Amino acid sequence: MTRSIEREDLTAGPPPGAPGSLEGVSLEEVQLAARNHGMPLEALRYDLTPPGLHYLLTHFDIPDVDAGSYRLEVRGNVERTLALSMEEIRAMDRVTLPVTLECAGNGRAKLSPRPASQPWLNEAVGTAEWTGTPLRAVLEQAGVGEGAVEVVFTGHDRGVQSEIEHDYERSLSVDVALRPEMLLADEMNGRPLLPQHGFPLRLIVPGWYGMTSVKWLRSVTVQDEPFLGYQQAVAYHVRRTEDDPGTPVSRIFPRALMIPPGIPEFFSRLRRVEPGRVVLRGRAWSGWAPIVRVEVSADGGTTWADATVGEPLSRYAWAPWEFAWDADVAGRHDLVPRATDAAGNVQPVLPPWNVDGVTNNMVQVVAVLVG
Ligand SMILES: Nc1nc2c(c(=O)[nH]1)N[C@H]1C(S)=C(S)[C@@H](COP(=O)(O)O)O[C@H]1N2
Ligand SMILES: [Mo]
Repeated sequence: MTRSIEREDLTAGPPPGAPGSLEGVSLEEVQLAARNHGMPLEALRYDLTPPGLHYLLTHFDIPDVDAGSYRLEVRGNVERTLALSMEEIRAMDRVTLPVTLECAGNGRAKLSPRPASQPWLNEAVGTAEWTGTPLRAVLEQAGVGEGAVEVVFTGHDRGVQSEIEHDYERSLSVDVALRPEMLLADEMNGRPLLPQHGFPLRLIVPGWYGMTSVKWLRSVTVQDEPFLGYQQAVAYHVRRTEDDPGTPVSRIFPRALMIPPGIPEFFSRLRRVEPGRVVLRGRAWSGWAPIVRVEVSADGGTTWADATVGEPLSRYAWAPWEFAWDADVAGRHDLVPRATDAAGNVQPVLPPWNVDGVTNNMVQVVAVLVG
């Protein structure tokens, strides 16, 4: 199921290529942006993002977790409470799955007015090969009790947001938690997790926005009631007004991004391209259904033509696409890719505005100067 019709009503804001918001960027936003870096878009060229180029989002501080004394607690409504060491976890079934992660706030900085939070443009994405134990194997070892409705994932990190002090925690319904693709990952691209990506163990929820993939996992708690923690019940909702309870964010809406062609101007990032045929390349993904179409406009979204879409490394990884563009006319051109998935979700040309600035999958606009 998709929410595309609901999302239409949320659409508001400037057309692609229009000048960005003129509101000032605060030092707090700069601080967040420096801590939580994005993936430079030229890294779209790799099937698997080298770990140092993968985007990063950490709400509080990166905790220092000792792998030797580490125990994953599995508790709540279970037949057996567990406290698993990394050795015990690594001795269970092992699975490797390429997964594209994207932050729900990707695109936030292009909203006007801009919600004050991590100011992502388009770059809060990356794809890694995650290796670990299926979550289901651990839940089956513990034995999910009758009447259980949700599974809560608690991180080792703690902080204050909206004046509420809390551990970073998110939940999934028991049905979703038992899906076979859910992973407790201890390796990223064949190496132990880096500290910033959740060492020694994190959850990976393929197809969902990144907030669900809890890093530095401390415990897994099976509950008989819905979890009402801050990051679940308050944050990560699509809300039209402050009072709107909104709808929770879950799966990733489609997005296509292009490797910016040619060479950049240092400050504006405006691209310079030699006249002639330019092969534009990029990636496209959706957490709802496979990508079935990528179109490219070379005139800021007025006319569109189909790109060629290749095979992704897995159902949960981005698909490559390419498009031959004849850059014959000197001057400025706004290049725009647009993705469609098999569930009928199409990227909007106008930004879907909401209070938290989440799920803005409006199209990317790459300004290029030919000649
Ligand atoms: N424990 C914990 N897990 C977390 C977060 C966090 O702040 N603490 N941030 C979440 C968010 S919002 C995102 S987008 C992803 C980012 O994963 P990455 O930093 O490995 O790219 O981690 C998620 N898991
Ligand atoms: Mo995020």
